[in-house]
Amino acid sequence: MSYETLEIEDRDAARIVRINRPKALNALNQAVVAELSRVLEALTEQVQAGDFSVRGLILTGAGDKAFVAGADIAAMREMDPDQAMRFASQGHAVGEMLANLPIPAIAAVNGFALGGGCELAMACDFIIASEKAKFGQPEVKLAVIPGFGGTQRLTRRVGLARAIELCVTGEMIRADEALRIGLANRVVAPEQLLDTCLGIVAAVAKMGPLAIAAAKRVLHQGAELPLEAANQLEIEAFAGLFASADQREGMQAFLDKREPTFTGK
Ligand code: DAK
Repeated sequence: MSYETLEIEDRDAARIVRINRPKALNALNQAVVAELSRVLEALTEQVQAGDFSVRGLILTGAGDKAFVAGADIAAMREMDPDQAMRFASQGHAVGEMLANLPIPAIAAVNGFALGGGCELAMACDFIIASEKAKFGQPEVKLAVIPGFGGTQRLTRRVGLARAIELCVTGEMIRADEALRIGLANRVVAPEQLLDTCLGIVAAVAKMGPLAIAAAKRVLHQGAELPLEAANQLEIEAFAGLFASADQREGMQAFLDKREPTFTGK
C-alpha cells in the first residue's frame, strides 16, 4: 500500500508510522486521518489473522520539529458543520482503532504535539517523549475546543484540574512537565527516542501475544468500568488464557529453566 502523508517502516518487531507533512508541521488533514485508518485497519487484520511479526506500533512525526502541530487549521477554516462532523467521526474512529489494536501503540513524541497532535498521542497506549517535545491543547486560541477526545483523555491521564488548566489557557508545556503530570511515561534525549521505543517493542515481542492483547483489552475496558465489573473482566481474561498453548509453554519453560517459544495459539 502506498501513502501520500505517511511513511511506513517495519524494523525488527515494530511497525513505525511517521506522519509526514513537513510544510504544515505534520498537521492532521483528512488525508492523514484516512491513511491512519487504513494503516490501523490493515495492522489489526494482520494480527487478528495470527501474523505476529509486528508486536508494536510506533507513531511519530517526520522531521525533528513536530510530532503533529494539530489539526490542519487551513483545512478546518473551510469546513461547514457537516464536513466538521465527518472529520470528527473519522478522527474518533482512529482513536478507537488505536485502543482496539491488539498490540501496544506507542506515541514517540519528537516535537510539537499540539491540539489534535496531543490528542493523537494520548489515543496511543502511552507516550515516550523527546526532551524537545512540547504538548498543549491550544484550540481555545482558535475559538474551538479539542475535538478528537482531548478533553476526556487528558482528564483521565492528568486529572480534571490540570486538564481544565491546559484546555482553558491553551498553554504549551515542556516534556519534563508532561512527565511530571503523568502525560508522558518517559522523556529521553532526541537521538534516543526511536531506540527507546524499539526497545520497548522488543521487550513486548518476548511475551505471549495473546497475553499482550488480553492485558491491553482488560486495561482499556476496565478503566471505564466500576471496579467490581473491571475485576470480573480481568478474571475472565485471565482464565481464558489457560486455554492457550502459550500458557502451557510459558509455565513449562519457566520450570525447565529455558526461554519460551510462543506461537500465539
Ligand atoms: N495547521 C496548518 N498549518 C500549520 C499548523 C496547523 N495546525 N501548525 C503549523 N502550521 C504551518 C504554519 O502555518 C507554517 O506554514 P508556512 O507559513 O510556512 O506556510 C508552518 O507550518 C511552520 O509553522 P510556523 O512558522 O508557525 O512555525 P513556528 O516554529 O513559528 O511555530 C507552532 C510552531 C507549532 C508553535 C505554530 O506553528 C503553531 O502555533 N501552530 C498551530 C498550533 C495549533 O493551534 N494547533 C491546534 C490546531 S486546532 C479533530 C482532530 C483534531 C482537532 C479537532 C478535531 N477530529 C479529527 C475530530 C483539533 C483541533 C486542533 O488541533
